Parts: sequence; C-alpha cells; structure tokens
Amino acid sequence: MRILHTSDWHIGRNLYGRKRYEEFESFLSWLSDLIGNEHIDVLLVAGDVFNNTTPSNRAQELYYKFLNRVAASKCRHIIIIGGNHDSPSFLNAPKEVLSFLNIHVIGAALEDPAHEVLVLKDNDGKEELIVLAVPYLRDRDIRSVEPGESVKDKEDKLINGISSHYKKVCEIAEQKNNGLEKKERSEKVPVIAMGHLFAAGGKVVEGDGVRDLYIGSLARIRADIFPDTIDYVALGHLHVAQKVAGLDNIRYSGSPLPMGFGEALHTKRVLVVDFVNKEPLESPLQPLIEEITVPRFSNLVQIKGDLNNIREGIEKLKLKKSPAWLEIIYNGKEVHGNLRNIIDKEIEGSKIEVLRIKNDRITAKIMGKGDREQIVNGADIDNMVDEMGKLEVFKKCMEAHDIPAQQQLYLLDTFAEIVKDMQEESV
Ligand SMILES: [Mn+2]
Repeated sequence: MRILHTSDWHIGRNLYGRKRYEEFESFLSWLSDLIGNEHIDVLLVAGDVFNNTTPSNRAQELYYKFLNRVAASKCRHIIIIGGNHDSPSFLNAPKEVLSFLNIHVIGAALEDPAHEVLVLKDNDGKEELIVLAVPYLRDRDIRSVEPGESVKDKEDKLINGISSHYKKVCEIAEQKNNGLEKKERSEKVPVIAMGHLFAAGGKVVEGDGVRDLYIGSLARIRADIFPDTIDYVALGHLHVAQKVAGLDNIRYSGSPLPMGFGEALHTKRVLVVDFVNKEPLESPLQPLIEEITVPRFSNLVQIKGDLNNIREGIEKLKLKKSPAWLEIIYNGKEVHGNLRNIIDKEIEGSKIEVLRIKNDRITAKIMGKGDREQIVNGADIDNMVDEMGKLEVFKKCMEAHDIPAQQQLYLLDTFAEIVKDMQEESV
C-alpha cells in the first residue's frame, strides 16, 4: 500500500502582500498528477491546509478542485486534519458531504477520541490501514486553565494533555487492531499516527511563520509519546522536512512551497510511504520511505550584503533574464536612506520584482538605545513588526519603557500567549 504524506500547504498565504494563487494551483495540479502516477492509495494532509481561518473563495476553489480530482482517481482515501492555522469549523463544515467521497476530515479534537481512530478498508471491504487522525490540539481541547498558574504549569499541562490524548488514541487503535488480527489475516494492518505539533529538537527557519508562535514557550513534544505499535508518524507544523529524534518513521513532510525568503533555497518535498512487508503478524512493519522533490513554482531569491554584493546579485539575475521575486537585505557599513531608489534603478527594464528591502543599518539605528523615543512614541511600529517579528519588538518596547528585568520574562510569556490565542482563534 502506498501512502502520500504532505502538510502545511497554507493555501492563500501572501508574500509581502503578493498573492500566490498560481503557485498553489501549480502545486495542487502537480500533486494530483503525482498521486495518479505513483499509484497512491491513501493521501494524508497533516494540517494547515489554509493559511487563515477565513479562506478566500479562490483558495476554497483550489482546495475543492483538488479534492475532486483526487477523489475521482484510484486514491481510495484522503485524510485531512486541522492545523493551528485552520478554522476547525470551516474545515468540518463540508465533512458529511466529503465523507461520501472517502475524504475524512478531522478539524479539531473530538469529544470521543475513539472517533479519531479511522479503520480504512480496501476495495474488497477488507481493513487495510488504521489512521490516528489527531488534529492540532488547542489549549482548550486538553487542559483546564486555573487562576494563578505559572507559565511553567501551563506548559506542563499542555504537554501532559497532548501526551495523554495520544496515549488514549493509541490504546484505542491497539484494541481495534487486535480485534482485526483475530480474524484470519496473513498480514499486519499498518498503523499510522498523524499530528500537527512541535516535536522537541525540531528545526525552524526565520520567516517561515512558525517561529513567533513558540518563542518563550517550551511546549515541545517528545518523540516517545508515539509507542512502538505505530508504524509511521505523519507530522505537520514545522515547515522544514525532517525526521524526529533521528527516527526514520517519524517525519515532518514540511511545507511544499517556500513560505518565505528564508526557505528560498530549501528543497521542498512530499513523502511516499510504502508498506511492502508481507511478513507474519508479529514482526514490526518497516515502511519504505521515498522523498519526492516538489518542483519550484516560484523564483524567490534573497540577496544579502553591501551595495556591491547587491548590484552583482541583480546583474547576475538580469543576465539570466530571471523573473525573480527578490528580497534584499542590506548590511553594508554605509547608511543609505535611499536604498529603494538605488535598487529600483538597478532593476529597471528587467523582469525582477523586489518584494522586500530590509535595511539592517536603518533598523539597527531605530532599535539602538539612542533612538528610544521612536519606540516610546510608537513610531513606525508596524514597519518594525514586519522587520523583526512581534516578540522582538515587544521586548524592545519593554526595554525602552524601563520595565524591570524580572518582570520582562513574565510579560513576554503573557504576550506570547495572547499572540498564540489570536492565531488560534477560529470562527
Ligand atoms: Mn504551518
């Protein structure tokens, strides 16, 4: 049986205000072709289908068009779990209709965790796969907040809550699997767990949209919450494709499209998991895992350096007649207030578009102690948030307002929690 694992599509995500629907469309059409060509039986989407809780009509159209194509193919099952960016109620709304197409949607944790354990059947009605379709677990799903809890208490509760949720569904899956094995079977039915979470030791990159959510928080999940009875763990949330704790069968597929310039040079992939093992029941299953590279549907380029480096970089792109989307990070010694004009002249007559210019010299100046009035007066805060991220700006604001150091840590955690809640809010 062949399973395709992907996550974090973030359909509808912009890049510095630039819409990217063509890219999403190209990716989804490439993916549906791949599912056909690779003879995929089961598709797993591990959360963050959409970039926000109220996807545009165009984003929804792309999603349903894709589901329609795959449902009409030989792929027997599609399983979609909600991520932290998704609105559970939005994902769940068409659930009943989609179930007729063998598309299983679990937008949020269910009251009875047994319903997150899906037993999938093949064309002959024989059980072929058990999937623990555990969505992103929100604070409110798993822990009860009590007044006066410290940040550490809250994090411990969150981690314990997530662990015990997995423990419950794993036990249910095991019971169901044992039930199946009593029937006369020659092969073990593979068990796959899904999740949208931050595993301990996971890699993130700047500008991938994951970072802010967790700074100041240690809520990371250890790989040992997945017992040996699970043959493969399909994770979403981190955008860099990676194994967890060096284990071959616990993986993040990563986002298929670069979410920001920081990922421009990363190889993006989807994973094909193949259970070919025809051994007797007792032996653990060893899936074969193949990494399939996603073609680049956009041309994101980052140029970093002084004015000379930037000019050389642009010149190279011009020679190649590249239609690149460019991010420029200026970190030269001289201060150039008119960097935008200089660069606009450089790209004149080319197909290059400059999406962002980050002038490290100017940012450093604004953030320097000498210019603290600007922060105190709230000057240019929006721009600074863009450049540095919310938490970093909040830290600088606290410093500028002489908040005592011992209070800063607590306030930063509280601020991080509010940011997280705002991102989790769903309609
Ligand atoms: Mn994501």
